[in-house]
Amino acid sequence: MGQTYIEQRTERTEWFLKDRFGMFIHWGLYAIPARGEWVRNSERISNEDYQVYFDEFNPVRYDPKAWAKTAKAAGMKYAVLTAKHHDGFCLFDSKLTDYKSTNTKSGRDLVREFLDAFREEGLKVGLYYSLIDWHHPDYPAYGDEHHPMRDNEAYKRDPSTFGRYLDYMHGQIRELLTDYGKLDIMWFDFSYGEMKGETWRATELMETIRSLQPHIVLDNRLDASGGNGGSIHTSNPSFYSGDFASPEQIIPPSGVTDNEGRSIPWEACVTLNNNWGYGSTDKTYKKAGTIIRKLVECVSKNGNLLLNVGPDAKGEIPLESVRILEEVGEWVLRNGDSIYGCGQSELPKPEWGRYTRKGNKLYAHIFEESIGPVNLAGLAGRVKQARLLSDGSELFVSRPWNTEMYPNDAFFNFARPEVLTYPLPDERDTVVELI
Ligand code: H79
Repeated sequence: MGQTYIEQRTERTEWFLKDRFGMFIHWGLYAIPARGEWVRNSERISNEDYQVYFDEFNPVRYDPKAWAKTAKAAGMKYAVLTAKHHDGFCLFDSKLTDYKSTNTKSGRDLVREFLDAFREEGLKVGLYYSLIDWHHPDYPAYGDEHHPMRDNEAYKRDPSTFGRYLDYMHGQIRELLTDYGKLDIMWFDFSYGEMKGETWRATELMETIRSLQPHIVLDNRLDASGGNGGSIHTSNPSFYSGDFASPEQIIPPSGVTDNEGRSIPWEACVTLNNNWGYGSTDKTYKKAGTIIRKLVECVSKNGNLLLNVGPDAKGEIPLESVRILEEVGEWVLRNGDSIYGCGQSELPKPEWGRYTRKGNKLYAHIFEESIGPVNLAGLAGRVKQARLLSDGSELFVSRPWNTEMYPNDAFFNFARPEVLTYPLPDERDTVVELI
């Protein structure tokens, strides 16, 4: 008996859902203007004016081994690099274009070096590939709000030549899946308006992808919504609906479920400041504590977190980002058992924080300072032991003396029950393992 699409998806995404935490890397020519990866669009920059950046691109401090060490020390288990973003610049040695890193002063195949370095650190690897292309002459431009040349009549395209772009796009994806070894993730971005589904020749593309690398985990941005077959949100998804939903800059309030209420794989992609690509003046970095809570929130809703860094024009991850990731890593190193392989518990969100769960273990993530024993609403008689996850030390679970007031609840103390102080033992959020 053949497997259903959902059964195949469950198999393909098993490692992905266990790993939970990955690094997104947005890097390309736009690191030079350093005003984000949409700069060509938002400032309506022509091919000629953007060419300046191609001519000078030379990231002499690109050291993907250092990136991989940063990711690994942060507790990240996989990474996704922009092989091509919307500006069309390829970070790999494609035979189908001259617009690639190997033709810049740098002369390097940045994708290959990334893959080698991250694999070496034992991380899973993925590539982002933009469906949109602002450089290719056959990509529709005039009148498309997503294109930098949208106001320029000289960029009126003949719709009959769009197929040449699709041949190029399919060809490049084939190159990436053929010449670069085993890839774990392919991350397409994005569909809009009529530019979705079969407009990308999605069925044919999926047949190519699945025949070359059947195990690969795919996002949902070829967009099967309203196409033939269902989107990823239906209980009968189409062949090209993808393996996971990809909420951007948001964590869905109740996770992501299909129209029959079953959890479907999802991954929130989130920036560390307000830009995906490097922003030299953007200092709006989130705190490490915020990132830790958001990671916990994703896992508590059966989701992943793909956290972005935007390396600069020299090839370095901004120091601010590195520092945040180091802090996150210190926490994850001690508390990773409550993240990896974990998911949603059947309990409602507790008032003091969040629960994650793995088998018969419940992890209590305590975000709020406590003035007394921490309540375990509804868990009376169900918790055998409690341990501080970071150091394994014993905590005391008790039933309140007034069981009439709390008929269903248990409590735990950070100190012996007779000691009436209950400080949180750590500056960072405390995780308690309940068995
Ligand atoms: O690669 C990153 C982004 O560049 C890309 N997806 C992530 C992973 C992305 N950015 N925006 N979008 C996808 C959605 C498009 C939003 C738009 Fe707009 C609203 C395009 C036009 C109007 C934002 C605002 C961009 C230009 C103006």
